[in-house]
Amino acid sequence: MASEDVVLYGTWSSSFVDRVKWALKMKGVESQFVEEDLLNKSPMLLQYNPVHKKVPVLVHAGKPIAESTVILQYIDEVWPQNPIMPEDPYDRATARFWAKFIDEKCKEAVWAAIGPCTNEPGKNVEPALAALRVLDDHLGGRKFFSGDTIGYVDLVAGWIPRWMAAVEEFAGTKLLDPQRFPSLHAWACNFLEVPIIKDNLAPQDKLVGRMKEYREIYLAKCACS
Ligand SMILES: N[C@@H](CCC(=O)N[C@@H](CS)C(=O)NCC(=O)O)C(=O)O
Repeated sequence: MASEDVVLYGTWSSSFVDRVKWALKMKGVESQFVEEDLLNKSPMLLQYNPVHKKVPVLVHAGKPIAESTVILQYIDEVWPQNPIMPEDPYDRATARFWAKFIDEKCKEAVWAAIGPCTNEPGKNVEPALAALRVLDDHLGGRKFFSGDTIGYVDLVAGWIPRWMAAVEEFAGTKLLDPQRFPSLHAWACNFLEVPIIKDNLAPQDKLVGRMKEYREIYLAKCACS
């Protein structure tokens, strides 16, 4: 597959974009990356994702696909080598359930607790700790959510080791404590050791800088409203 047939519109700091990048690497699919400025979105991004106007968008042979979890499933269907989804329909449904939990409930709770758009970072951590507890129990000491190798749930959960560490540093509040969440912490270490993940991560200090930029944008918006 020539790289001009597969184009990923994204931004370097987005965990939604990372999961798509990692999936393409897992499959060995060559792609072109178009860096978007989310404060000044390109006409191409607006044309390809007119509903949400967000990244990532994957354009394959001229056809756009939006929403990161939809893109992951598309990639797995088009390039079946190194499967991302489980084979069994029940296991697939279960993987989608956990991915949704991680992407919605868990991420929203963490963002509300320590994200840059929170009025008092570090104050309201209980919902985030409760969501992480559910994940820790669900993992129960397994190497990866998907078994011995990474799969759909691991890719979706990839923001936990990377992005959350940067937000923790930014907010000065640790949530993913190894004593409190031994399984989840061990999973995060295993995940970051996988070569395609390790070799495709934004540096932590750059991510912390991005959090500070988001904070400034948020505070400026609050001051206007
Ligand atoms: N549900 C979407 C979320 C994507 C998303 O929130 N992307 C952010 C970047 S991390 C974005 O494009 N934000 C631009 C905006 O909200 O205007 C997905 O899974 O792809």
